[in-house]
Amino acid sequence: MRVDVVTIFPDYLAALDLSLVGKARKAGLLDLRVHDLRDWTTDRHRTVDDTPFGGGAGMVMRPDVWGRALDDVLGSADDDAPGHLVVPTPSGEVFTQRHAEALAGEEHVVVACGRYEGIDARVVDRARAAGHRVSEFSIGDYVLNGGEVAALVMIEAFGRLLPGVVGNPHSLVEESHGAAGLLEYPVYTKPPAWEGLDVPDVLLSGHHARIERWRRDQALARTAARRPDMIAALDVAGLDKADLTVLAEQGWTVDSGRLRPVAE
Ligand code: JD8
Repeated sequence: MRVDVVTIFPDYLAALDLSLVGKARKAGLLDLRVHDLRDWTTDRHRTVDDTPFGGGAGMVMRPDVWGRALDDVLGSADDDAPGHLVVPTPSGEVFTQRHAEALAGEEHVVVACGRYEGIDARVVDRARAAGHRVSEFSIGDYVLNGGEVAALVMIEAFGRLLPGVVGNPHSLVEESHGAAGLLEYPVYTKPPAWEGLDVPDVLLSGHHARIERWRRDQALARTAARRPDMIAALDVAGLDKADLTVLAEQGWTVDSGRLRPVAE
């Protein structure tokens, strides 16, 4: 998979030299290229921004500079592997594990990192008009100063799903936001007793069926407490009697095939 990142702060992406993504790059599983947007400026001040039409605070990133950069990096839409343009923006669709799974299936992703008040809107319009798939994503309901941190988040999220990146692909299955649609259960390791706090006995029992049931109960209870929206989205057909018992204890009931909070 090829990933290009265009930014005025290339050093921000240095974190992707580390850890699993770093290893994936060295192993050739991920061809990640970071570009400085200023390489596509034409003036001696390497200007990338200008004042906003319609007035207002701050500066806007120029379309002409971004246009030249994306023409070079994104390539043309009728290439054999046309790039999928990803633009981090606080006004984007909220990025989820589903989006990460979809992007992990791409051959070529280009991430355009904005700064200032954002990128002139015609840059995305022109890429779409040229036939490129364009996704504008937000990583959450808070405001950052630019797109680089979001780029790090998204590239790690889909990069770790590439075959061979995560050592034991099985560990991808049981994760939060995975296929089960639940948050993860709590995890423990040695020592069995620490600061007067003991590891739950069931985990020391070696009784795999009981351990699996305990972990499922914990994941259900945790999800009900922290993410009721995820419980409401669960497919009832995928729940067994024990699941429904735990959810009932957490205030949920099945009503016309859907999970609903028991009316107060
Ligand atoms: C891209 C410029 C800063 C945003 C004026 C502060 C994503 N979840 C998210 N929060 N913020 C961003 C984000 C912020 C960005 C850019 C993404 C480019 N800014 C701007 C508008 C208000 N400044 C983000 N993904």
